[in-house]
Amino acid sequence: MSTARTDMSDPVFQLDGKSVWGAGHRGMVGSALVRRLQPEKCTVLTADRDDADLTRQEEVEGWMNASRPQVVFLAAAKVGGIQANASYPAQFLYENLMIEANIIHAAFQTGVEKLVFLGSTCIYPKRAPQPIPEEALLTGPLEPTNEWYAIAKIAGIKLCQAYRKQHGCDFIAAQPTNLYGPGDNHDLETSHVLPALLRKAHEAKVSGAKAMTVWGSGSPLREFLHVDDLADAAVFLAKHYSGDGHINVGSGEEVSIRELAETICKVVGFDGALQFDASKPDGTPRKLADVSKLRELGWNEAGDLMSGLRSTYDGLLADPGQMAK
Ligand code: GFB
Repeated sequence: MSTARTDMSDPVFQLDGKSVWGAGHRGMVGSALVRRLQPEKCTVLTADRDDADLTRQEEVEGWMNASRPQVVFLAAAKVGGIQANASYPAQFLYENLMIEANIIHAAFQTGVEKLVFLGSTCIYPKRAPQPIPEEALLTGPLEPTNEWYAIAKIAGIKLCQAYRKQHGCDFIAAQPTNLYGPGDNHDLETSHVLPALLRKAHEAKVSGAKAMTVWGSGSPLREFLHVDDLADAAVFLAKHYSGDGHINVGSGEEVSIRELAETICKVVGFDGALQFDASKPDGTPRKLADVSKLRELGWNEAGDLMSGLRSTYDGLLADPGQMAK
């Protein structure tokens, strides 16, 4: 996904010559960050589960003391769609709190020069003004289906602010909208909507089914950003932003779930009917991120949803095993 942008702001940080840890490199976001860092003149570090269990503080401290990354992109997290969040609240809250606390504290202890913490726009109140400005954080009740993950991610933002305030750490927080792209989870129970619908439409087409199921009413609105654009924005922010306010990252465009399903069916070539399963939750009605702060810094993602869907589906056709994981 190429990203055209004009960097109006001068760099505040250089990656050249630095050792950079992409924490969570096997996930969709982490692998996109490792891809995006390839052209940078830096050394990319990764840690497998055998190297360190990121929920264990002593293992994180041991690995960071030994590896001494100078920059950290914190993409490691326990993630999932609306049903996974509602089904496993303890896991979503506990694991994300432990991962971020361990890595952010160890980054302070080992003198990491720059850390980029990746959260999510689900941190905002269910009824936040739309588009949602960063200032809406903590101004109202959260969406119940993902409040556990949201609280963990809010804590991550606060950890970055606290270590900046008390210790002068240059730790920043980026809050991406719903992401999709290569390396996504396609499990129909735990995935997000976009990869789930791509798989359902593909399987319905291949099997000759007359219809495919879409959860909820189809009326909620969602914003989507290709993960390669997020990775580019995260690297841009590392170079061009240093502040205690978190920064939204999104495409600025939203679609209804029904429109998304119809568009996915066109891309896949499935012409059957959509059946809406009202027993499944809609979740928050809208969560369109206000991305004016990011644009003022000089970043504009070049990808649009249709081209992102086509490239993502082409990738799945080239490696259908991705949908069976
Ligand atoms: O992507 P999704 O699971 O999570 O669901 P959220 C978005 C909308 O798509 C909901 C509908 O209204 C779902 O009912 N939907 C329709 C489906 N068909 C499907 C389907 O087959 N699978 C899924 N999963 N949804 C997530 C948070 O909220 O947003 C995460 O739970 C994270 O923690 C993520 O923050 C960015 O967009 O509602």
